[in-house]
Amino acid sequence: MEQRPKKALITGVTGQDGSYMADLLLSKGYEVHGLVRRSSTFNTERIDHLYGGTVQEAKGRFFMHYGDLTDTNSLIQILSKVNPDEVYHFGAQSHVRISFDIPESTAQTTGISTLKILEALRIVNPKAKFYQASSSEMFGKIQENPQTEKTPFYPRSPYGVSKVFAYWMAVNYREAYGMFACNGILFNHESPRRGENFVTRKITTGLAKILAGKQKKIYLGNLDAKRDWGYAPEYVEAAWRMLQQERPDDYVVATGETRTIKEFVEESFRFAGINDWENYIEIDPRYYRPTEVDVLIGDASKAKEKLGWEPKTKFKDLVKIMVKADCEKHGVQLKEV
Ligand code: NAP
Ligand code: G4F
Repeated sequence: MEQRPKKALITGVTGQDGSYMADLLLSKGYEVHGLVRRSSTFNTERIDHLYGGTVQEAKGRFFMHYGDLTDTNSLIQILSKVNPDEVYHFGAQSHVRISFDIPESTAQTTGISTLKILEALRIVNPKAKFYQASSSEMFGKIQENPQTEKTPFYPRSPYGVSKVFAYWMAVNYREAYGMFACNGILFNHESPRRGENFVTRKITTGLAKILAGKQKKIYLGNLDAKRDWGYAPEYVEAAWRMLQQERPDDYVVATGETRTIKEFVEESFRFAGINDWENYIEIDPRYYRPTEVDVLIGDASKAKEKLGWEPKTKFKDLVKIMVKADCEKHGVQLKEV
């Protein structure tokens, strides 16, 4: 008998990770369903290649459903209708600084939504495997270096606190009801699909616009914070591997290398052949956070051992990929340096 393809539901499918996960699952033969929220402008740029049909193989295997993470009924309806084998919960208000401006709605979208989905799954589809997009922001004011699955959490923002709530909900549903729920504790991961108001993409887009003569300066906040930056398509592969294991568990996904924001700026400008980057950067205190996460660096040994996962793209290559993509987008020809 012919086996039906596996079915996956992705929340946040219009975002960076959700869109890469859709690409990955479709390439593996899945039927993919994405939850999309209503927006006054088009919000499907990252998945248009799937829905619009430029990826032929996606035809007949990619479906979008209107819903909202704050709307319990829409979640129950979609989960009942799709009856997925795997749920990848990437949807969230994912911007840390903005979470200080909208703490309550961040808690709803980033924290409570996990509970809503787990509870709906418990009732309608308890056998489905569930992936929670947990974050290194949960380590916040770090308690040890590097951070592992055993490092205590100390979140420093409404976003981080919401992610801690969601993390424990996933663990609790696993232990209380035997559900297959995993936490991927992902450190920062970037790509040409990264939102333009996160620092890496803000730098590479700003640089491309400067080179194209469309912008004079880039306005940034704290340049001294350190982040462990990896490449997003590799990180969704780790998330997929978590749900293919025999038992559910939690895993850190990171590169083990940490760099300052200043280093990201320097490397981007250096790659574009500009050495006096200081002339193009202005500090704007609006981008400071009331409480900052000063440094993050992850130890992904468990993911390597159990999932056979390792990061491939190094810091300099990540910068290169992003600068090149943004220059192409803004019609800038780069001289290789
Ligand atoms: P992203 O690009 O900001 O994507 C967030 C997604 O959530 C978008 O599709 C967004 O829809 C959707 N969304 C937001 N509010 C919603 C609502 N009320 N109802 C339905 N959908 C809603 O984030 P990302 O970088 O891909 O990250 C994916 C997940 O991993 C997030 O949960 C994030 O917190 C977590 N995470 C990210 C990183 C990282 O470095 N990227 C690291 C650790 C954890 P619109 O497109 O309509 O806005
Ligand atoms: O790029 P960011 O906004 O990312 P942040 O705060 O580390 O959060 C990202 O990674 C988390 C994983 O650790 C995810 F959970 C979360 O969803 C998100 O994807 O800021 C990185 C650093 C911060 O220290 C910030 O203060 O860059 C600093 N920064 C300096 N100037 C800036 C700016 N950040 C932003 N967004 N914009 C600036 O102008």
